[in-house]
Amino acid sequence: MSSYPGFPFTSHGNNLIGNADGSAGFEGQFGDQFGSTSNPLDPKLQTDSNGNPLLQDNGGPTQTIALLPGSPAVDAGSDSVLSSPYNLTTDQRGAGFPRKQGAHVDIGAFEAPADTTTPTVSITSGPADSSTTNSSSATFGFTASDTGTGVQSVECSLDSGSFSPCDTQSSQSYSNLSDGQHTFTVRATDKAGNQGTASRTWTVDTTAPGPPVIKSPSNGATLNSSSFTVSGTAEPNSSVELFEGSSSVGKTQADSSGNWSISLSGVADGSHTYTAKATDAAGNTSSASSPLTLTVNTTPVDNTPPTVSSVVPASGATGVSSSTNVTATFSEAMKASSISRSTFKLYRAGTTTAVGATVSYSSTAHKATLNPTNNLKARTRYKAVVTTGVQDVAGNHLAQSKVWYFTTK
Ligand SMILES: [Ca+2]
Ligand SMILES: [Ca+2]
Ligand SMILES: [Ca+2]
Ligand SMILES: [Ca+2]
Repeated sequence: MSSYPGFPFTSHGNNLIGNADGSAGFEGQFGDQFGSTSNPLDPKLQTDSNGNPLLQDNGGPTQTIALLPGSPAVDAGSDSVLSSPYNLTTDQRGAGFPRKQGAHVDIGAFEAPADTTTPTVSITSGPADSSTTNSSSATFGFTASDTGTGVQSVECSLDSGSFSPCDTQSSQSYSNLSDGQHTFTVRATDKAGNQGTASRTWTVDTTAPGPPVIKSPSNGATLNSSSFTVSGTAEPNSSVELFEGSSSVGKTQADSSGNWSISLSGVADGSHTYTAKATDAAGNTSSASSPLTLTVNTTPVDNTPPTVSSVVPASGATGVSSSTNVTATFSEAMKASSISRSTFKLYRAGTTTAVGATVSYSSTAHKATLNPTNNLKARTRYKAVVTTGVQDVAGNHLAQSKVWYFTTK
């Protein structure tokens, strides 16, 4: 400062004035910074316990007042002092204390150490890294701090786009995001130009999978076991859930080819209808698959033909009473309707006309009885025939006709 006609002093620039209200002559000159009564400028000087600037030994032969990080004096001086005619190489403390540290010379006798630390940036909320969501909106919260000169600006970028100021110093929201992968980056820059970043990459998926396809068992199948496996295809890696009506009966994950299977056990005899739904990693659920209807019948299947286990009169018998009935006893229960005059017959040997008779069947004894209408002729040979028309309860026919002879007395 120096005297100036009409004013008490004028500026040579590079002053910090906490409150310039009511003064004149230096405001706005050559790098001056000044505050006001309502908005005083904090020079951020090292202070003593009373808050007064602290002149102390900060190194070198001369006591100085240290600048604190973020002081407006930092890098706010004129680099012209580095060259002729001043040629300053150190601050007022002398050797070991360069005049310029950081971007520019500081205002004052004390050159603050350069800020070489990058700001620390942390994303504290929002979609997690590598996560998948079915929301097309995202809001990230973050913090930024800096040791040294302090945070100058916080900027945000989506999907490698250019950085621009974030919504606030601690949050950023996006909406109408397209399906696919996105990357959010927040970048903090300190007053020395150091930059720190933090990023999150996540995937937006708002598209539901197509419904699964049930491939096995085939629709309409009858199963003879209460345990069986339902299998099919779905969107690869989706979660597949099988329902009977609205009740879940099993859940699994489709493999990377989309194949899945769910084993059921303890299924009651009767008709059952199943549908499957697929849910993707983002939580989108498909519509239901086409239904699978099947029947469970655990009653053992009879594939064995019946046999005639005994006959009366016995084969080759002689001296048989002419009032005899003829019976055939079967190895198992028979279908009563299959036992009649057309499947159980008696002939006089050598004739082809069956004798008149009634035929009945006892389901408890598994026995067919042929009762001739009239007494048989004496001393006559008869042929009895049970044809392959007779069937067991399951419908299996006698494998071959049973034929035997007897002779009356
Ligand atoms: Ca500096
Ligand atoms: Ca820093
Ligand atoms: Ca999807
Ligand atoms: Ca049988």
